[in-house]
Amino acid sequence: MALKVAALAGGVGGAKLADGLSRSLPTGHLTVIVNTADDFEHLGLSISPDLDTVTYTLAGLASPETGWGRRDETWNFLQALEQLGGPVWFCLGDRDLALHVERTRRLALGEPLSQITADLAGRLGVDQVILPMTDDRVRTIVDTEAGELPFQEYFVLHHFEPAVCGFRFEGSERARPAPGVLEAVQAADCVVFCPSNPWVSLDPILSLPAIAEAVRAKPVIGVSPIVGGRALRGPAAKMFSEFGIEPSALSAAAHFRDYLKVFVIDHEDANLSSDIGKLGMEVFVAEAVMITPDDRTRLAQEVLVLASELVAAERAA
Ligand code: FO1
Repeated sequence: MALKVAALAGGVGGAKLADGLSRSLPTGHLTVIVNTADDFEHLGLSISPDLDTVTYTLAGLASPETGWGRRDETWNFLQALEQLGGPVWFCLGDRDLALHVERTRRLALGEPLSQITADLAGRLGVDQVILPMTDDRVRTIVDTEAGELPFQEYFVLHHFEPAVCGFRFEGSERARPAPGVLEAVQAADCVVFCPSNPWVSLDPILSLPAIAEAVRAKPVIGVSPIVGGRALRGPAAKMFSEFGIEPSALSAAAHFRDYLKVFVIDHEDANLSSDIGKLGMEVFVAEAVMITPDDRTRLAQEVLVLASELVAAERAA
């Protein structure tokens, strides 16, 4: 009997493992719970970058160059906007734009984000469940040496250059998990933390107290987003350094030590196994860098073998 898995994911790195899990599990056995604290309003549109990255990736439509946005994209809208003097720091492709326009239209009619996401993902050919962490408004505010910045301004406009002093997930105390989130975690045999940024992709999801509590009750397997002291993508390693923590798979494991039963690290970090084990979790060494689609499936299948073993051990205990 195939396992049921709830995976927590942010953007590009997390979406890759979620894609591998999606290909390796029967339909209906995977729920991907996605960070929405990166969401923002831009040009009058409601933009949900991580939800869209996961949706496009699972639909096989993601841009292979960037990991976000759509493959075979054209940029007529952005070029026309630039000519008119509009803001072009956030790149919206023509096809991608349709998704933001349609989501914005339906949100304005009062439809919840979770329902819109499920419908649009289905229309794009995704056969697993993708859920926003919440239908309520949560926003990551990055406290930097240059002052507070909304997440996308920090990340895209300022190329995550300003040194970070802290984060706030505005609205998370009052936000309710989206319909289906707690049910998916409770029904799961195992929760997987995809290799997403711990600080700004997974922490916002876990900042909803009800989600954190549900996840704590489950066996959790994490995959390191840090390999050889470098982030697989984005500013995760830089953030660890700016908080005075050595960026490493060990630090990533320590960040989630309250949750993790098993942590998957790359061969390059095998020398950290014993120190990670001392944090009270099992360590598994794998090829954790996903370059090709086959890499995603291979890593996902290794995670699922670990999950089966973990579930069997918990049942036997
Ligand atoms: N990331 C960038 O670095 N530059 C962009 O112009 C950009 C546009 C963009 C458009 C749609 C979308 O869904 C994602 C987009 N991203 C872009 C990615 C995204 O902002 C970040 O990678 C995530 O928020 C971090 O997980």
